[in-house]
Amino acid sequence: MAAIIEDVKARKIFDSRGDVTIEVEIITAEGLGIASAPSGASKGKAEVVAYPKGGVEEAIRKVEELIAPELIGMSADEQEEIDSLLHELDGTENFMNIGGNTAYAISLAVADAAANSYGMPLFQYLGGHLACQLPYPLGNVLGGGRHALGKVPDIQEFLVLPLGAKSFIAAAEANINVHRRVRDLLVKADPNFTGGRGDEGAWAPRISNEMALEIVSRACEEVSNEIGFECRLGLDMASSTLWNPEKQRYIYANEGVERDAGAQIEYVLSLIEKYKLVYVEDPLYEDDFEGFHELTLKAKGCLICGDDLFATNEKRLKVGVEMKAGNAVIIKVNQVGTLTDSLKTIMLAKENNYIPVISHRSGETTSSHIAHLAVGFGCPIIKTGVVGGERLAKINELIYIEEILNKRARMARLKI
Ligand code: 2PG
Ligand code: MG
Repeated sequence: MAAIIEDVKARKIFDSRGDVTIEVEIITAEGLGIASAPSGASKGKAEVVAYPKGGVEEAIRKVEELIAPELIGMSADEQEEIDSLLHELDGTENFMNIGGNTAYAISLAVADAAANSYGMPLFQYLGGHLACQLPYPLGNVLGGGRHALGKVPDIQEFLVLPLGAKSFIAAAEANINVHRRVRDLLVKADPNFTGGRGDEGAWAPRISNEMALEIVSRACEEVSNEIGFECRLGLDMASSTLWNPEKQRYIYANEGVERDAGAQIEYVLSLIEKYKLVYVEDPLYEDDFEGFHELTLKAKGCLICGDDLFATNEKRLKVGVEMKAGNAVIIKVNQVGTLTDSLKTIMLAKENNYIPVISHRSGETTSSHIAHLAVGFGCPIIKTGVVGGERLAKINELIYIEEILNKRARMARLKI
């Protein structure tokens, strides 16, 4: 009885870009759950629709008039039933009627409320006693693309993965050290650098992709030598934002370079080799399963991760598995709407040796749920920013989870 839903509230709040978003509160007999939705700037075509026509206000109206009356009286631990009810009430393939972000906030607030009603941390409610592995933080230290303005690198994110870290807190600190070192190297390389940062807290300098790679790889090397374990470099190329379907080419506008599909694959392979990349996300545009297959086959010792390609969607990941396209998958719950849908994709990934990478979005709230999802659902990597309050909300929550787990805490097993 503790988790019986007694009330549901929805309100408009603001995200890290100052855009409006939805927050949902689920009140049970003995607990409370709150969740708010993030938003993307480089969204995939296959993602669900974030809001109904009429935006956040209309979403709130739908929660109050359509969804809340159905949820009241149900138990918050009926996650699957509630998630399928959300699909039913929406009645479309892509949450067009109630909004994917509405579904997201309800689905997570429900899980949060159930955990709270039973007096358990969310990760433990989701994953049970065996959920004791901490993820490696994949942190964005330099960026451009859609996450910044001006003549920034065309590649969206230059990332660090502190592979040799023995604890989560050591891993988080390593990323912060690299972020800081990147700043020092940028100041040396460009005296006019003003310390500008993009949407996720990564430095956004006016330099070329190549120069950015040189600087981040040097920062990783220097910090690795100082701290005694390896920090490796990764990229999110967000290639759907570079792809021009008319020209059938990737346009690196700031760099003034164009590449066809073949040249793009060669380029990515050359970067993997030259910079010992350990991770490349969306190296090709969102429908190029073939290209992903070819690259996965040729790239050695590097995760080839699909974000826009899979859109956290089980059906799209199935196509990937069949075609052997990629070996890692980004999990952003609001790309599909509910926890149950995301868990299906995570399970399919694990069964087929794809690494599930739980991820923030470029527009975030201070919600820390993805930290709990990483541990509860056993995702060995969490992609979130290195600095900035809304990014540290996730990092600091993982430090707290590591402390609660105490002697049982382990870093995830990650073979690349
Ligand atoms: C990405 C994300 C987060 P957005 O492309 O992986 O880094 O960006 O939320 O804008 O889709
Ligand atoms: Mg991405």
